[in-house]
Amino acid sequence: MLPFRFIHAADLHLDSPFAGLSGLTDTMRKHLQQSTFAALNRMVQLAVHEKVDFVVISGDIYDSSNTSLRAQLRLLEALEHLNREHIPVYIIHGNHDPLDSPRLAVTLPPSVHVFGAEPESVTAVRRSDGQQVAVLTGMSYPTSKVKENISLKYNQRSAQSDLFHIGLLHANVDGNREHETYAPCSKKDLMAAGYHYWALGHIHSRRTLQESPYIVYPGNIQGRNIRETGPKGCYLVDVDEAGAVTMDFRELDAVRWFDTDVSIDNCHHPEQFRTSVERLLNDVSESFPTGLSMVRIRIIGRGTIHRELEDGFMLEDLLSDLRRKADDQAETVGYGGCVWVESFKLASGAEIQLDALLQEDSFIGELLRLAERELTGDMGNESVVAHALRPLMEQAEIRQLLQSLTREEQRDWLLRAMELTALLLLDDQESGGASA
Ligand SMILES: [Mn+2]
Repeated sequence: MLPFRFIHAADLHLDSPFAGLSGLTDTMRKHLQQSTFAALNRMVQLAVHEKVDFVVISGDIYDSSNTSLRAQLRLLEALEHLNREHIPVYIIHGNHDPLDSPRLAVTLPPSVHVFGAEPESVTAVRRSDGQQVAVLTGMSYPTSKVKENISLKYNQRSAQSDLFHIGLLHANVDGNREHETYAPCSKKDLMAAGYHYWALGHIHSRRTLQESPYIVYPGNIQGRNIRETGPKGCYLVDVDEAGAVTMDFRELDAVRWFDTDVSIDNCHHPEQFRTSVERLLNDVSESFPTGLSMVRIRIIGRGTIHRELEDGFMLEDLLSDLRRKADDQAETVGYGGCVWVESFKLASGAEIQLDALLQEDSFIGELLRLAERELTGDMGNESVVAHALRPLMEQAEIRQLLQSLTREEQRDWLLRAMELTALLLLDDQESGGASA
């Protein structure tokens, strides 16, 4: 084999709308909405700088089948740039941007190959001398809902060929439950084709399912929400004379998501809490000095400060103050190292001995044990929560809201209710109120 180098990227989700975020200033919203394009431009720069022989993009180039004109033009711009640098690009479309999506009929540069609705193979060459180095096989989703195992349609590697074989596939391999099961297939199916490298797309978190052959999800190039945390980018892949693969992850994201905890254990004053939060934001900023960080702060632990946090006013004030500072910083010195608090999630408790109360032979003890059983989910039809919610479920809107809650959100609500009830009952006891 001849050595060569390529970029494997997937799930660009260009022009992702970043909807559903409350409290953003106009500058922040604009910056977020530009981030998928910024990541794309960084990928182009990387390709040029690292002198790759070609780029592979494994589906979901666009965020929505109702592709925005802006997304198409920005992609075209990027592809034209790569064309001028004589870097070919191989593209498949996925469930977010299938072939039947209405799109502007733009003429793509000659160096771009978009795979059709049936698997086909093309040969890629090394830019330095035009020597053939790899066979690329891929197919695009004809429609958004591809439910069958399309990997079985991919040709076997021809025994005579000594070229490196790459498969471009947008699929859910081995049934990842966090993503929809489009084009379900197994590692076994992929290995059977005899390829050297499966360039996958669809799962947004980066993972190498296997080496030899390589079965790789590079993840998306730009995180889009709080569930897509951590560095995002692409793989720079080197193949040597022996066909050995070296993968180098390169960050491309302009905005990065963080889901973090701050503990209120031993925290008694608002200033103390504020300092802990600021220290946390500082750490985040230092870990991502080149871009904007979006941070969710989950407040955990037990401390006397919890009562003030429960009131809400202190957190609201702190949130608006931190956001104002972030906005100022962005406008004056730029987005590098800037940190925006996406939200606070209150998961802390008052300074009560929950473990002791749980053992207690009292009304509070009984109530907490009941809540615990609800939390562990072994109540079945006996569920007190389900029973209590029944009248509310008759209201269509409330029913919809409640049914849309994730298991985690349900748990959070129940935990909060449990903490609040314990607190109120204990206060009642202390002030000598009627005991139940
Ligand atoms: Mn995707």
